This record gives sequence, C-alpha cells and structure tokens, in this order.
Amino acid sequence: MNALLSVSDKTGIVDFARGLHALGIRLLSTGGTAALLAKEGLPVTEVAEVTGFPEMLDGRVKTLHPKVHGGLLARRDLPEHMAALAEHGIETIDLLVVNLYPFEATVARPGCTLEDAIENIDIGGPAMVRSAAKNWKDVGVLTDASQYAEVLAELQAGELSKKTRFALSVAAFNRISQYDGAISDYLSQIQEDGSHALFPGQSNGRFIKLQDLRYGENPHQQAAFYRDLYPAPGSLVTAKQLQGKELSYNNIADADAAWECVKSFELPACVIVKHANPCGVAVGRDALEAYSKAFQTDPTSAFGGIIAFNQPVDAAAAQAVSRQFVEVLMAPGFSAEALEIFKAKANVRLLEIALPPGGDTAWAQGRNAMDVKRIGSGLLLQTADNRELTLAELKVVTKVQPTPQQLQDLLFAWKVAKYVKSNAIVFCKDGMTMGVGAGQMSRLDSARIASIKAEHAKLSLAGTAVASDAFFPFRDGLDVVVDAGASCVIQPGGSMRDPEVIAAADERGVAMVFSGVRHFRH
Ligand code: 93A
Repeated sequence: MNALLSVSDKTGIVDFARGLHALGIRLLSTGGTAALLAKEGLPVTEVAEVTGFPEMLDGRVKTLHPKVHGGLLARRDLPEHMAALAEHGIETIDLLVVNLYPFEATVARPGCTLEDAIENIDIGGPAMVRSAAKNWKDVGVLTDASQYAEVLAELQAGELSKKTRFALSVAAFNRISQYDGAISDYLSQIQEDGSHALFPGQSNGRFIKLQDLRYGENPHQQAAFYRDLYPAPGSLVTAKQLQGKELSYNNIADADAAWECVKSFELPACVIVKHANPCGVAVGRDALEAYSKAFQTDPTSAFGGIIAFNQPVDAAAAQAVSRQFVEVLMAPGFSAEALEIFKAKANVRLLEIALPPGGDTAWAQGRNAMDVKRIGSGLLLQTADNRELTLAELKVVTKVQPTPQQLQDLLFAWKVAKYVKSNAIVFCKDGMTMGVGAGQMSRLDSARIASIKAEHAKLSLAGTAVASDAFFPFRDGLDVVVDAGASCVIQPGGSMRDPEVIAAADERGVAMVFSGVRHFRH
C-alpha cells in the first residue's frame, strides 16, 4: 500500500507517518515533507523519483503528473483501469495526506502583496485532493491534522471503512471549496496592480461573521451578525462602536432602520426608531434642534429608542439626548465634549459611522442593491427601494394648490413614510413628524393611530401635511386625515376610485398631490 504525504503545515505529520510505516505502508512524499520525514529516520520515496521528473518551476510543478493522478484516480474494480496502470508502470496510491499552501493565513497578514498571495495559491495539492476524494471508494484522503489519530487507529485495526472514506471525501471537498472561496474573495477585492478595487456595494453572496450575538429577537433564539464581504461605504456594518454594552440583535436591526432613514436627508436631521419604525423624525438648523423636534413627536415611544443623526453630535445635542433613556446613538462623529458627556452614561452604545459618499447608485448611498427576505425554505429577492422623489415629479390633482411650504412638508412626510412599515400614515409640519401611524393592517387605523399619538404628545395636527405610503382605496382614509387636521396630502394615486378621492379632497378644500410611486415596507 502506498501513501502520499505532501503537507505545508507539518504538525503531527512525523508521528502519523511513523504509524503508517509501522503498518508496512510505503511513504511517498514531496520535497519539504520528504526531507522532514527522512530527517526523522523514516524511509521515504520522493515523488520526483516516482514520476521521473524533478520538482520544477520553484515547486509550482511537483505532483502534477499522470504517475500521481493515475495512481489516485484508477478504479480498482475495473480491469481496464488496472491494466492501464500496469501498462504505464503506475502504482496505486491508496492514502493521500495533503494540506494546502497557507493561502488564508498569507492574505490575512498585513502588507501581503498580490505576488505573495498568488504564490500561495496551491494547484497541485487541491488537484490531488480532488482526485483522491473523487475516487473515495478506493482512496482515503486526509486534509487536516485533526484527522490523523482516528484514521491511524482505524488502519491499525484493519482498514478504512467505506463510511470513513466517504466522510473523508466530503471533508476534502468542503476544504477545497473553502480554499477556492478564500482565493476568489481575496482576488475579487483587489485590482491587477494590487490596489483595492472599488467596493461594488453589492453582496456577492458571501458574508463574513462579525460576531455571535447574545440572542436573537427573543432570548430563546440564537443569533449572529454577518456583513457583506465588501460593504458599501456608509452602510451600517461600517459603524464603529465607541462605547456601551454589546449590541443586541434588535439594536442592530433598529439602528439600521434609523440610519437608512436619517442619511436620506440633506439638512441636519434626527431619527428616533422604536421596533423598526421611526417614532420621531425632524430636520433643523443643527443636531440639537433636529433632535428636540424629533423627540417631541412621541416622547413616550422615544424612551429606550435608537437615535441617529446625519451630522456630528456636539455638546448641546449630547446634553439634550442624555436626558432621555437611549439604547443606541449613532452619528458621523461626536465632539470631544459630547464624548465626555456620554462617558457618564457607560451603557449607552455610541456608534460612529461615516456618511456615504453620495450619488445616484445604491453603493454611493451606502445601501444594498438587493433586498433579501427569508421565507419558508426559500428566498425572496428584489432590488432595494432606493427611489427618491423630486419636487418636479409631484402632480397636483386638486383645485387647491399646495403652497411652497406645504410642498416642502409633503416631500418631508413622503421621505419619512418610506421608512415606516405599511400601512404608513405620517403627519408632518415644519420639518418634523407630528404623528406617525405604522404597521397597521388598515390604512384607516394607521391614520387614527397617528392622530392619537399627536394627541398624546399634545401636538396639533391643524394645517399638517400628510403622507400615505400607498393610495387611498376609498375616500374614508382621506376624510380621517382631514378630520384630524391635515391641509395637504401626498399619496401615490392609481386607485380605481382616484376620482372619488380627488372629489373628496376638493370638497374638503385641501391640496392633494400624487407621487406616482408606492413605498410599501413590510
Ligand atoms: O506548487 S503546487 O501547486 N504544485 C504542485 O505540483 C504541488 N504538489 C503538492 N503545490 C503542490 N503541492 C503542495 O506542496 C501541497 O499541497 C503541500 O501544501 C505542499 C507541500 O510541499 P513540501 O512537501 O515541499 O513542503
């Protein structure tokens, strides 16, 4: 019986080889491995001797030879195969022990050059592993030192079982797949001169585990946090935690919702999120004003919220925020005084996160190009809802024309509604939310809840702008928001009963614009 040993990581190989030798197994090996075994006093035949070819091209070609691959691939149950081996003077190789050039460890080293990486792509090793693993019925293949003890014990007791050989083959293909994955991941993110390629901002279907989480949405669920291999700049996973307790599953989900919303504004903005919905959104002159307005929308819900800013947090904003119970606070930066203020609140999780570069593409907006939703044994995939609305796209459908101020409020309300779970009804005025109705099965109930919330917050909805994420199927939805105080409305339009709803708006003397876009969010 012949065993071929060719390992980069030489841990445990001498003892294993000694065990094989004691069983009368002949040892074949490549340069470095052979030298080590010989030094330890083991009889070993160099592969170069078997092939009649020296190792060449700096070791790039060592085992890539029919004498090796023929010996690994021949089916022992086929007389033609065995005759071919005999004809060409090839001996079977029945046990293969290979671990590969350390590609993963090489590219993980800081300063690794493209040349280093390329030289550490093993070709002959994986080729042999594939040959042996394909021919698992006749060949045992070991790809990791952790397998030596068990395999040796089994050989000492007789021979490798079919079950073991199959398990070794599966493990071998898994290892090769992992190895090739590492090569493809590394090469995909650099350019031919070794410099970093631009991030595509799009998942290539591969994720890197950032951390295990204490638990999932609930304590009885296990959870972990993964990021795309190449995150878009300004996306949540690029955030740096400056202080506070470890992020929880719900913290991360809510922080994402808050960040997605706040970075869509150009003016200084603040978004407060609870259970994935914004419960307060506002723009202002500065962080403090934006926060104060956002907080007013729904002070009750803001308790324990996730707060996001799209500009650095200064001392004044930090002072104001630190008066409330906050789970996570995220911003593109914090002044030294702001950091000092939060030092006294060690539990508050502070996340520093750079804004995306900006532009038209999902990548430039720090967004995913695709949305994925897991369903029972399947996936739903869609391009992300990256649609932004401009003033020019609005279509006034009523006799009453909105004033420029109303148009501003309508666009603001529309922007917020996009980040509110459907059915979404959002009342706004002067760059702040005045009532948010989220996640109801009936649009009417969302409208009612929004006005109840305004009542709780002691805000008047008189003269507000209201956004509805989808059209009003009947006039009743419009009546509810106008009864609550809205003086102008934005909605996609497109209902069979648009004429009825427009007539109702005219009858009630409010302005209504159609956006032509729907923003369901589930
Ligand atoms: O350069 S290779 O891709 N060309 C080969 O023909 C070849 N054969 C085995 N690398 C090759 N190997 C690898 O060499 C093995 O996978 C193993 O990692 C390493 C062992 O070399 P040595 O025994 O000289 O230390």
